[in-house]
Amino acid sequence: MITRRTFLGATGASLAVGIGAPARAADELLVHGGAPQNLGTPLAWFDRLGTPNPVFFVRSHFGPPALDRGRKLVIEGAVKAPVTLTVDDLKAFPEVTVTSVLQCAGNGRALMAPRVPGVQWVHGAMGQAAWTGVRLADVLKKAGLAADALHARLEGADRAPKPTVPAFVRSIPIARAMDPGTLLAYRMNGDPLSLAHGAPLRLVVPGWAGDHWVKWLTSIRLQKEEAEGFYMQTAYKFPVRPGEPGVAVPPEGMRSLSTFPVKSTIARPEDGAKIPAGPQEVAGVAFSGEAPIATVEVSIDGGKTWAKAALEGEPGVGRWQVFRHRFEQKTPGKIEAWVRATDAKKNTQPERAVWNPSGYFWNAWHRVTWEVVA
Ligand SMILES: Nc1nc2c(c(=O)[nH]1)N[C@H]1C(S)=C(S)[C@@H](COP(=O)(O)O)O[C@H]1N2
Ligand SMILES: [Mo]
Repeated sequence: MITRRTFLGATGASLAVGIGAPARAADELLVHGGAPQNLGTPLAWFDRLGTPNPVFFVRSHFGPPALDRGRKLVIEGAVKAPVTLTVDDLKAFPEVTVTSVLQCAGNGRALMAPRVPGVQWVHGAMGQAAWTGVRLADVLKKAGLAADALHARLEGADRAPKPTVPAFVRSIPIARAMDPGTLLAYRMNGDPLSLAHGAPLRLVVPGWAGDHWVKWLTSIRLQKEEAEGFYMQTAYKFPVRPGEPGVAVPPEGMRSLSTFPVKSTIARPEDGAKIPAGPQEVAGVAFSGEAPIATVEVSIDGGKTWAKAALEGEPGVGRWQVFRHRFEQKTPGKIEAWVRATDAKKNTQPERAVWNPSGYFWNAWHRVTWEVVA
């Protein structure tokens, strides 16, 4: 029997980004199906800048391969000289730490109307961590890019349960591979990366959906074309233009996923909470894969008026900030709070999410109701 705890590996004290010691046991993670185990982070944890490793969501298509901290990563294809590296070999490159949101494209899928098949994530397929590793650009420069190195094809050591199931292979365009934020990461919140999160090496692609953050990396192949196969050519597509909810979209009306849209999530109060009359606080996180957050607004009167919330943490593309809105409520009764964020490129959240057949990128205004009691 593998318990959740041994599966994740022992985690020491979490450093950086204001995480604080995990206050609760990892056993509280929300289980979304059995094999592989997909685990969501409870909403209440989204009241802080960093998500502790023991409660960080886990998602994989086939489950992890065996742990091999000495596993080799090969940089191959359209390069001047292929390079084979282990985590130890990466010490030759400058070490960098980037604080960034990891969010599954399917986060919020359960909230799509009409419903769509897939892991029924509600809010918990996201988290923010301090990722430490080396810039992929530095490693690619060492290999030397050939002229037709236009895409980086990414492959991990995990294998599908049956040979008829396609391997999880993704690619990112060369500009994103060379972006200084894109990392080969071996630490998460200061601890060695756990097996669940991709040990020994995973990709970190700030601002881009989780499917690009390939875990257990074994090969990065530079090539002229996007990666072949199901997970690049068929899956992870989003409608170019919003369509009718519930209506299928033809392949030519779809584009590959990249950055996730602006979003905000209320951690507190919990839906259905009873809170004594007096000071009230709505708190949560807001982020965008396109630009830093500019404003977060909260309405407690059904959208008639919106108040600007206070923001904590450093703004950044693909980085979340904590928002807080405080007000007094002297009389008992129900309160419904709505939240919406706007980023520095003026992208703002829609009242209703764009329905799409795979249920990606749900980012409607989050609403929470609680009761103020005497
Ligand atoms: N090798 C490999 N990498 C993978 C996956 C996978 O199935 N295999 N799943 C991806 C998806 S869809 C997501 S959302 C993230 C989840 O990362 P986490 O488990 O560290 O939260 O890993 C990505 N990397
Ligand atoms: Mo995902």
